[in-house]
Amino acid sequence: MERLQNYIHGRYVASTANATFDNVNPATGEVFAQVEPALEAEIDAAIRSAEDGFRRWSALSGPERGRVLHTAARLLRERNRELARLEVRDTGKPIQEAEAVDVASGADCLEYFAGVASTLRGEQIALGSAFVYTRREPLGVCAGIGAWNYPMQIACWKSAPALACGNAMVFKTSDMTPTTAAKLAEIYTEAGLPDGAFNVVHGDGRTGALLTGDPRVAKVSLTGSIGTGKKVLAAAAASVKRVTMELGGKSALIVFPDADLHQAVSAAMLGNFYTQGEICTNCTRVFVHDDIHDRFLDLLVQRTKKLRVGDPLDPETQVGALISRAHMERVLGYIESGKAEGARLALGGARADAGQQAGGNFVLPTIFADCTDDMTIVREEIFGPVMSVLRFSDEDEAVRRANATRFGLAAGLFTRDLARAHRVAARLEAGICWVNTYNVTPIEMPFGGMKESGVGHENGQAAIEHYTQLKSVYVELGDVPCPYE
Ligand code: TXE
Repeated sequence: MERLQNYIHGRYVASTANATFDNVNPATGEVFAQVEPALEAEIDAAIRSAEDGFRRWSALSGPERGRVLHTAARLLRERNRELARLEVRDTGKPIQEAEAVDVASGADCLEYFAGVASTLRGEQIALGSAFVYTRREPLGVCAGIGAWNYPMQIACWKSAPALACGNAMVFKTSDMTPTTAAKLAEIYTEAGLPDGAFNVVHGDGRTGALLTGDPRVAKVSLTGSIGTGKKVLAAAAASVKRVTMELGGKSALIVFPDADLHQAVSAAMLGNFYTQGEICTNCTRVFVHDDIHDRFLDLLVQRTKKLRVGDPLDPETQVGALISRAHMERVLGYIESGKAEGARLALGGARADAGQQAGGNFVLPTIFADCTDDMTIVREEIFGPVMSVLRFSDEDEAVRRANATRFGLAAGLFTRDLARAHRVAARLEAGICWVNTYNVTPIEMPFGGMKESGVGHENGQAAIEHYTQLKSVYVELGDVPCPYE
């Protein structure tokens, strides 16, 4: 049985906790590792380690920091296959996805912020008798708190901008997917990152709360649910921490009559069944214009029927296992509510018999039609392979209904009419809007939600704002303008 420890000051350390927790393979139900949680002693050690790492790491120049991040990105890419398999065992997602996206996206992020590290700058303000300029300075010790759907990617999306800007980080893994963030820590150490600049701790919300409540932590970056986001915001208030949060979503995809149907169906499938539907930006509410609704639904059902559900280590598998038995039951519960509330089940709607994977958490890709806005499956985030298809008759109606939610993470639309595309994108209340595609997230593009879906952004130049603080310096070149004798 493997044993996973916390990674503090450049090495694995034993926890003082006298208990461990299970790491379970979602595809088989097998417990394959025991994980040592970080309690008060470990969190204190991790923060002290980060304070020490910060002193040394922030003393380096931007180009010096950039070189370490570039090396780490190369090492990540070299270990892609190994790390992708570890990600599959933790998350249950198909190996074809993990090899194509998870580690690669993380490496892209490290490379992008390696370049950013040497571009941090302030400005000089011409003010006559004074020399005034601004400086961008690091915040100090930052806490990253990860969700379980993209463990390596999330660890990279949080650590790379933090480190590029000269900060140190204590990163808490989701208790359901602890493996790969520690591998990232190993890679940072191998790349030359000073000990303490990036630490990895394991545990559940209690461990997370120890970080968000500690006054030595200057900033928290959370990826998780809206409920947790509200707890983190409250905890951060006590010491006025900076907070950025990537939270849940219930995003809309609007398919106009002039859309390319095949492309729109591709987007709807990617935005509901990729990673078994466990992606926060997913377009789980698909609004289809009356004129094309039946043709769209027929094509969608035809193509979704072909999706291969099963062993995530099989390169042919396209839909893997949900993260846990409890989460699978939760998703199946939503499916039953859709049936009970009158939605028409067009496909799926049950647990998948994945043969030899009987102990796994497999749910069939599910499509509900004739949905109405008041249905539970249309209002609430399911975080599984469940799509709700709704009809609309005109643009204003579609925009109004798409916006009628407390969420505001993402949105999508399909049309060949450029004026309509930009007009509707401007009206949708979402932090990200995809036009004629979906769920494409280049590191150069800021990623973040509106309304209750989040605070701030990850990636792009926007991330620099969240990992630096601005100082104005005013140098008087003349006399002090003093009215006193
Ligand atoms: O979230 P949880 P999960 C959202 C997704 C779904 C949820 C599923 O929409 O709602 O996350 O992920 C820690 N103080 N996103 O179940 O339970 C917890 O240990 C400090 C959106 O992981 O909220 C875990 O590490 N930390 C996202 C993390 O918070 C606390 C993409 C999230 O846990 C805590 C992926 C506390 N009081 C999932 N309580 C996006 N927007 O990109 C829990 N945690």
